[in-house]
Formats: sequence, C-alpha cells, structure tokens
Amino acid sequence: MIRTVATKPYLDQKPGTSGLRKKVPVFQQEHYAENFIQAIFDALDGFKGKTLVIGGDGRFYNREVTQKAIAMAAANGFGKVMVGQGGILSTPAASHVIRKYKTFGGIILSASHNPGGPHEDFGIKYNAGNGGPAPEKLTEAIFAKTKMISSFKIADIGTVDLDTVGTVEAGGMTVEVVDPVADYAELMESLFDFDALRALFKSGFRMRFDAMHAVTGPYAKEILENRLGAPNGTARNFVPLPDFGGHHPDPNLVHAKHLYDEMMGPDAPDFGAASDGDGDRNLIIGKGIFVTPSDSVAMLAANAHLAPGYKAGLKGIARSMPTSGAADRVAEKLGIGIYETPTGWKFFGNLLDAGMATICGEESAGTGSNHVREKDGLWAVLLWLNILAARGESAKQIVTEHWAAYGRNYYSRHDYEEIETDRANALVDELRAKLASLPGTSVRGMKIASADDFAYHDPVDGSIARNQGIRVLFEGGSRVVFRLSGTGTSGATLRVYIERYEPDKSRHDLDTQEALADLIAAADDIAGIRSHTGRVKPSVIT
Ligand code: VG1
Ligand code: CO
Repeated sequence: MIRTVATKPYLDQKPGTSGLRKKVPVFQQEHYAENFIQAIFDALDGFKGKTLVIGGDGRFYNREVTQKAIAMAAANGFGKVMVGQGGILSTPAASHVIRKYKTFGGIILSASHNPGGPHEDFGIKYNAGNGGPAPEKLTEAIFAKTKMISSFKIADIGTVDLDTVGTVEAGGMTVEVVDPVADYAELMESLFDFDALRALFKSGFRMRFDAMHAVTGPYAKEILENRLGAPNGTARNFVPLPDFGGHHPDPNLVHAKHLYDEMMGPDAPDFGAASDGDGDRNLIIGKGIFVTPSDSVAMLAANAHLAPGYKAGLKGIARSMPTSGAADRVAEKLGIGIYETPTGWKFFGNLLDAGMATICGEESAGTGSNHVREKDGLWAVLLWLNILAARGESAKQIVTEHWAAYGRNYYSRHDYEEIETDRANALVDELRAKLASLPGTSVRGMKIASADDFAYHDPVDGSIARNQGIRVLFEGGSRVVFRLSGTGTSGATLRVYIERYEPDKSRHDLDTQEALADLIAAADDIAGIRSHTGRVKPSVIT
C-alpha cells in the first residue's frame, strides 16, 4: 500500500516569512507539493505513531493537498491525523488543536492574505508541537532537504471523506475529521466574559464583522451570532470561497475599504472588524475611527486585565521591529518587559513558551497572546469587545484617551508591490552600503541619530537572525524602516515603515499622511525609492 516515488528537487522551495508561498500553477507541477511535504517530514525526528494536525484556509487547491498530506503522513509513519472538516482550520484554530491534543505538530495550507484561485496563491507551512510556526532553524533544515530530495513516500488510500466529522482508518493510520470551530470557540469562551458580551449585544450594540469570504466566516457566525447573540447579519461575507470572491482577503484600508467607508458613514455601526484568508489578522475600526494595528496592540495590552483570561496582568509585550513603539510606552507604564523581534510570528514562540511575553503584535494587523502560538484575528476582535463592554465607552473614546495618556505614534506603511527583483535588491544593497555614513547627517532638517540593519538576538535560545530590516532613526524618536517582503509570490515588494511620536495632545487629530509628510519625503531622499523602482507612489498605503 505504501509507495516510494522517485522525484527531482525543485530549487525554489525556500520558506519565507510564513511558510512556502507560490502561485497555484507552481504548486501544481508534478510532485511539487509532495516534495515539500516530504522535506518537512525528513527534517523532523521522532514522529512515528504520533499525531499530525492538518488544515487550511479553504483556498483553491486546499482539498487536493490535504489528501496528499494525509496519504503521505500515513506512509511516513504517523499514527494519526486530525484534519479540520472540509480541510478547514484557521491558523489560530490549528495552533490550538495542536496544543490542546498535545500532538506532534501540524501542516497548515494557506497563503494567508494573498489572493486565491487557479492562478493565484497557495502555501504550506509547518507548525511545531508548541503550536507555533517552525523556527528558522527548522525552516532552514526543510529547505536543505528540498534541495536533495530524491523520493517521497505515499500510501494508496484513495480519497478520504473530509466532510463527515468522525474517525476512519486509512493506510494503517487513524484519520479524525474534527469540527474546525468547536475547540476554538470553547477557548475563546474561557478567555472572555461572554455574559458581558451577550449583554452588550442585547443592549443594541451594533457590529459588522467582514470575513472576506475567507476562513473566519464559520468561526464568526458561531461565536458572534450563535453564542453571543449578535443579530443575524453581523458577520458578512461569511461563506469561505476558494477564490475569496475574487478579492484579496487582506483586511486593510485598501482591500476592506467598503468596511472603512461604512464605519465612517452617518449610520455606522458601533464597531467594525475584519480578518484575513487564514484568520490570523485583524482589522479594527471603531465608529468614526480606524485603529492602526500598532496602536491596537498597545491599547489591547493596556486594557487586557479587563478580560477574565488576563486579569492577573501581563508578563511582557513583544512586537516586531517595524511595529510602532506605542506598545513600549504601555510596557514601561506597567513595569513589564518589552521585546523587539524580527517580522514574522515564528520569532515570538520562544518568548511565549518561556513565559516572558503574554501579548504580541505586528504592524501588519497581527495580534495575539499566549493562548495559542499564532496571531489570532477573532481573538483580537473579542478582546476589543470585552474591553468596550467593561469600560462602557466607545472605541473612539478609548483611542483618544489612550493617546492623551501615552502620546500618539503616527504610523504608516507604504508598500511598493511587484517591483523587479533586481531593482529592489539594488535599492537595498545601496542603502546598506551607506548606513555607516548616515548618522550625524541631516535630511529635510531632521538629524539622523543612528542607522543599522536589524539583528535579533533571541534571549531564550541565543540564536541570531541578521538582516531583518534597515532602520534609520532620527533624533527625537522618529524613524523610517525599509525591508523586502517575504510573503509575495511575484517580483519583490518593498515595505517602507514610517513613524513619528507626538506627545502634544492638541496635535493628535492630524491626518496621518500629513503628519508624516517630512519623513515620507526623507525616506525617498535616503533610499532613492522613486529612482530605483520607477514608481512615483506606493501601491498600497496602510
Ligand atoms: C507579512 C507581514 C508580517 C507577517 C507575515 C505573515 O510578511 O509583514 O508581519 O507576519 O506577512 O502574515 P512580509 O514578509 O510580507 O512583510 V500572514 O497573515 O500573511 O500569515
Ligand atoms: Co494570515
């Protein structure tokens, strides 16, 4: 029943910020997915007879690769596979299932916020037994295996029925098809004050949650509407579609503009939110106010003790380097640790496992806590709701009061998408070469205090991650950061992160792009963005 199939390596299977992401036709090449899955197994030790979790965000090709992964897990000696019904598990739900059932690890099929469909993106990532994304050491080992693979193992078990919850035997292995929502909903119920949230909705509080035709639809329906009693229609676009309805399931001001417009309109609901393809990102928009992800991390951390799951307080806060320093001020006030990591959730795992951080966040709309080892979109939404219920204030009040107390970190990210790889590399190389000469010079009247290429020294395992983003810091605390995306699938994407701190309360209601105008111009002066990329403006501003 078990076959060993000869194969040839593909040399482009290097995992990026979050797993391997490629266009669907790339994944559909002969043995392409099989090679990568076998390389994951080849890089792991000691899983014979153990349990593997498999689930994905429901995008095009999800079912096919789920079947392959099950048949390969059986052939490679796993004792059991737990798979989400229909091949579905949001990224945070998969992380939870891995942890709750003390399984060996899990394979998550997703390209997250990237578009889906026959010509769009697909992805595969591996999460370890702590529920978190494979650390760099493991992703490097997997990549090394992909370059020398000569065969893979697969069991002839036919097509497993993924649509019926229950347990079947296949190829000498147990396959348990699980309800993707149940365990996750129970976890949320253990962290948040569901009675208070039910009372909130009962009092007429109106909310809009846009699942963007991605994986969080069933989770939002069950939790917000069925368990918390929010009116039918609170969750929008809640049926996961293989192509996300033709849209980018990326909850930002560009791809969720309809939600933003509604929240700024005259008849706006009290609270608006959205999540991405695999359910780990969140967009938060209060009535009449957009909350930047960096601010959201800080505000959630400052108020988390109001939710039952965090009433004992936080151990520490961790944020990715490009994320604004708003959270640092909260950590300082609370007298707890603040950690600055490279971009990507895999760097938070050690801090969470070691009990050094409780809440983590990224400027890219990812927030999470030690309840799982991934960022978690609905969790962030529920924590916001819990805080609104406990404080009895609107999101706008909470945001403006926070700025008044801590100051405001004006923040924006400018993305230049699908630029030619050579041109992007030239920009970065040139910038790196002049870093040492920048400190002490002035740009647009602003003096540069320091400039470097961020390196992270993991305080738990001592590992070092270098070249994690170029930062130029100005006197007074403003900064611009440049890095290339590690999740795109065509060309290169340059991300420019711009931040300025404003302590003065009378200057907290400026337009963000205007408040940052000098720094935006300085970023171009320093890096020559226009001349290198040939672009006069960013493709996406968040
Ligand atoms: C982006 C974000 C990063 C996030 C990653 C995965 O990476 O910047 O913060 O962790 O996506 O998120 P990059 O390398 O393209 O900047 V997700 O929701 O796509 O899993
Ligand atoms: Co995601």
